[in-house]
Parts: sequence; C-alpha cells; structure tokens
Amino acid sequence: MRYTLITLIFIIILCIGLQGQSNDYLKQKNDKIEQGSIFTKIINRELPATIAYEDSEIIAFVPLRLQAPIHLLIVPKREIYTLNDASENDALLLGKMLLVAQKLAVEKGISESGYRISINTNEDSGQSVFHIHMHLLGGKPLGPMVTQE
Ligand code: DGP
Repeated sequence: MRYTLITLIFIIILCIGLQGQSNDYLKQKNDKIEQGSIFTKIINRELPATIAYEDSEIIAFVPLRLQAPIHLLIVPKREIYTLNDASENDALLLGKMLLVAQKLAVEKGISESGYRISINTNEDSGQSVFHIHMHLLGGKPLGPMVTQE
C-alpha cells in the first residue's frame, strides 16, 4: 500500500515535470483552442487584418502589436496548434512558409539589412495564439535573440 502510494506520487510529479507547462497556461491554451483560432477568423474574413500575402495554403498579415518596424505573421490556413504538433506531412507547408517570409522580406526591403523569423512554441516562448505562425521581424537592429542572464 505504502509503495503504491509512493509510486503514484512519483508518477504524478514526473507527469507534471514532463508536461512542462503551468496549469494556468494549459487552461488558457485549451480554452483558446476550444474557442477556435483567431487566425482562422482572419482567414475567413470574420476579423479584419492588413493582409500582405495570401495563397491557397498560407496567409500573411500585420499583427495587432508591432514588435519591429516591419512585423508580419506568416500563417498556414490549416490549423496546427504549435510547432510540436507539426509532422512529416507538414514539411512542405513549413518550407513554403519560409519562402513566403523570404519573398515578403524582399518586398518590404529588409532582405539585405536583415531580418528574423521566429516561431514561439508554448509557455516559455510566450506563445499566445495556438495556430502555428512565423513572426517576420526587421527594419531595425533586432539585438540578441534573448537577453543573456
Ligand atoms: P505569439 O505570441 O507568438 O503567439 O504571437 C501572437 C501574435 O498574434 C502577436 O503578434 C499578436 C498577434 N495577434 C493576436 N491577436 C490578433 C488579432 O486579432 N489580429 C491580428 N492582426 N493579430 C493578432
């Protein structure tokens, strides 16, 4: 009985550790996933956005809060919640998103000065929309990726 309880506690602690996301974040994430993707609403023109690119699989638009003079979100029309949820089947799509980023960087005049592509994934990155997206950022020196401790 005692060993069973200890084993159970050990498994619970292990699961929490492996989960790696706080309960608050997981709750928010699940709620947002249940409510449906705001990016799909933009794709379906149920929400307004300044669209910079669109084809049958991918859309790119200006985010609500700019984090650099040039800031675009490159989003697949197919909903994939996070990069963790992408699979081999999505390899071509993810590659195409990078090429859209490249094209937009040329169009926005930042391909030579430089730019950054980032995909926030889960809590530590601050992912707040659970529909995979690439941030294209540029138009000024962006500084280090993360502040060194
Ligand atoms: P992330 O933190 O990596 O999940 O980035 C989410 C991005 O989505 C952030 O740049 C703000 C943007 N965003 C969130 N809601 C909306 C919206 O309703 N419209 C637009 N255009 N952008 C949004």
